[in-house]
Amino acid sequence: MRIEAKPYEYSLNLSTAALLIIDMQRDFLEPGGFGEMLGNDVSQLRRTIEPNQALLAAWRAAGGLVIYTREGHRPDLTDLSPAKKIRGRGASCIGDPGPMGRILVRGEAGHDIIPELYPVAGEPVIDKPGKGAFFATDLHAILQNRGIQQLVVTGVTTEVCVNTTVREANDRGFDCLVVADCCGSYFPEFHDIGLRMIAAQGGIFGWVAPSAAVTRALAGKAT
Ligand code: TIU
Repeated sequence: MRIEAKPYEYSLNLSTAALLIIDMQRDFLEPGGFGEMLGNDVSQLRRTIEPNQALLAAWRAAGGLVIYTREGHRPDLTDLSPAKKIRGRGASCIGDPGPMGRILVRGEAGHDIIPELYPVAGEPVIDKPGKGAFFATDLHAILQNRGIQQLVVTGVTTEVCVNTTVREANDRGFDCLVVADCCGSYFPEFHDIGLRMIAAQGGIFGWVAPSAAVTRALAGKAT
């Protein structure tokens, strides 16, 4: 499948590709969650929900593999580095009680994926302690075991967990297509620049395309 993208067309082979949906978690996206508690405008992230739903439906209908990630830590916080815990000097930090349970702790309500994009049986969920999805996870093994070579990447936030994961994936030999309107940042300018950083210099970290280009290709229409 040919997908019109930047910096040039992306050739998608669905049988060796996965849709990787990064950190679409309640604490980052929902009003009243940790993200909003920090003063962020969650509407900047919530605008990605509908395009992700449409892409996910098309991807599932085409029979593609879907993999999700969640950022968070063990309840005993043994996988939380002191550096990450104290970063930001906030009144509340990871592991403390938050509006939707303990902040970024696995098993808490706020840590889970938003209901609009909830995984179905058979779709792997990767729990990651860092920003990148490869660090201290079994994502690489799962991708290799499934014969995956291409990642179509969506989620939040564009400049943090999406960018970090795409850079990690690129260095591991995966071709990443980042879906522009399915990614979001609390800072619109970081979103724009984050996408430009990926596709610049001939696609230094990957490709960028709108979801409509991907769903058109999945529907069998040339883009
Ligand atoms: N998932 C992800 O991007 N985690 C963050 O902490 N992002 C911020 O932008 N803070």
